[in-house]
Amino acid sequence: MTAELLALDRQIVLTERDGQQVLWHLSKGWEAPAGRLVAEVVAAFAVPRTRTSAEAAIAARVPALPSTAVAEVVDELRELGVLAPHEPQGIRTPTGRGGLFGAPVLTVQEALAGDVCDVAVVGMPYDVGVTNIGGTRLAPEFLRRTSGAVMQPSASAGGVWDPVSDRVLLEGVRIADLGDVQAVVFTRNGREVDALQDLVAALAAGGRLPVVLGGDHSITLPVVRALAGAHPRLGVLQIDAHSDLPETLPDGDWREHCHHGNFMGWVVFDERVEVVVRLGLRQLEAARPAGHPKLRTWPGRSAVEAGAEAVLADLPYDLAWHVTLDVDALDPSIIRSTGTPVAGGFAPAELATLLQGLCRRRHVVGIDVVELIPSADRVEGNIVCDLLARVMDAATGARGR
Ligand SMILES: [Mn+2]
Repeated sequence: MTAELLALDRQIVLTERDGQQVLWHLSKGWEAPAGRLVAEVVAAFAVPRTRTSAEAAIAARVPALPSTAVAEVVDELRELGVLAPHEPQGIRTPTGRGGLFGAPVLTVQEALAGDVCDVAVVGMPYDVGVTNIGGTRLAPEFLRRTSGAVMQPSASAGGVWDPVSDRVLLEGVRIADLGDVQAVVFTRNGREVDALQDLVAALAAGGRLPVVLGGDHSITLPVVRALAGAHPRLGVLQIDAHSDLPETLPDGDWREHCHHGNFMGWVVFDERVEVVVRLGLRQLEAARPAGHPKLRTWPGRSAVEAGAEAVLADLPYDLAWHVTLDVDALDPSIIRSTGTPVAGGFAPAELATLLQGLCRRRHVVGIDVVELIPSADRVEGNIVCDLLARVMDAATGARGR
């Protein structure tokens, strides 16, 4: 099962004793010498990743190592318990209600093994992709904490009745929360970003709808790459005050250059992405940017004014769609706590109506929500969670009903 995520036992570290590399178990105290090969494998699994991804990373670092030797060491370390299937830490909320919208917290293995969930929530507490202020790393936990006030679908039947539409939202849709991609210290465009990509790829391959809680907006790049691997004809629906495009395209090595203000350059230039539809763009720019044939743009509030029916004409129905929701698309009088607010955005209810109209009519295969910086005020969490619940309902319409 190549999609399985493996990780180094959290109690084991790779360190040096008298010039020798050793594995050291923090609580049990044992030490074992580690040769070059073992050290490479252990380092590769310091963040959860698939065997295929680790083997490719090692091959890129040390081309001389035969892949069969690497595979043997992975097997041995797995047998010894040094490497184990990745179990994200359970999410504990102050109310003890579990994950997003009170969803059960499952391990990745549990979520993928049986027919137990339709939607898989993943947190990416990552904000080293910002160009200004941090804080979006705290959003996954904040959204989980504030989501309970919006909706607590019952575990048995699922769904909540919506007085606005007189419908049961998310009826029969089983949501699971897999916790967060974790790292002691996140590095920009580092291995944790690969881990997110691997995880989303595994969920997409398993037919689950991934809902990723960012994080800054650069986390959308690995999400799109994972979805593009599973769905050869992908469209991206970007709801954002900014284009997040670099001035010139493409912009060199993504690991070195990619951040939350330019990641869309790599999305647009990914040949597996056919169309990128942008709603809400209104950031003033030094000059009119060069266009690109993939881009279709509804700037400012024009998409709301035109309505879903008109916007749908720009979303080819035969593509699989990823919906990336930057909360700065909402007006800054409503969402104040985001890195780069711009006046003139959407109101929550009108954006919800628009996105419901779009997502119900298209095949949505991924959702992410990014750029929220938690503040002491829970209101912004409630607003974003309400919008997310309605988008998730629209996206899962075909599954649940
Ligand atoms: Mn953005």
